[in-house]
Amino acid sequence: MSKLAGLYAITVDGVQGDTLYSQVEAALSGGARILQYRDKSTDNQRRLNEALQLLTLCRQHQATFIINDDIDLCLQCGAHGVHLGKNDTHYSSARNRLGADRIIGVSCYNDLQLAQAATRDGADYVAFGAIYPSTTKPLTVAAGLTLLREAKRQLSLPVVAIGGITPENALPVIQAGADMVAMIQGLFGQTDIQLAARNTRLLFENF
Ligand code: TZP
Ligand code: MG
Repeated sequence: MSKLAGLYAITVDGVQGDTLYSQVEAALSGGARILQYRDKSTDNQRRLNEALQLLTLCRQHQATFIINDDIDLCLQCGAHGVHLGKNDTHYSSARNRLGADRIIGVSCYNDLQLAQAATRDGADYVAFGAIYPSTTKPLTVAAGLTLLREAKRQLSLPVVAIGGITPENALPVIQAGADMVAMIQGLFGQTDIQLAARNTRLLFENF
């Protein structure tokens, strides 16, 4: 399986330290293939310590480690790449700072033109959502399975689906062509995180 495929776990903003590490360890041992560190605080020392620890966990599981938005943190900790939203650092400035080899993923919401532009710019993957209503980000735009199918038809880049996805509702998303399914609450909000990750991994393996 390529590096940009499978379960894409995104950390819960506000979960820190040992709780964060044990949640992430469970997700990775269940089979998450990509981890995004999404901490929107400004406590840079803690963020660097946590990112270094999460990178170590990702290396142990041969998983890809992505930082939400923060180019400096990506360079400081040696993460594999960054994920950029529309209010984040612009793609070209991120690429200039990170170089050709780092992964840059771009949020495209429900906008295929944004994804075409990201493809031309040289992004490594694009993300669409919210596929289902999301309690984590309730006010975001909706992007359903029809859009996802159209995105796969038009685009050559790996596609992430995000928003309200759980192990129970992920199969239609994978069938619509998502290369990666991103989960926050559907994974880290579960009592058994490892089992949730394993069940999602099995959906990909059996597809
Ligand atoms: N972008 C669109 S929905 C979303 C983001 C960051 C939140 C996803 O969280 P959850 O808990 O998996 O719905
Ligand atoms: Mg962001």
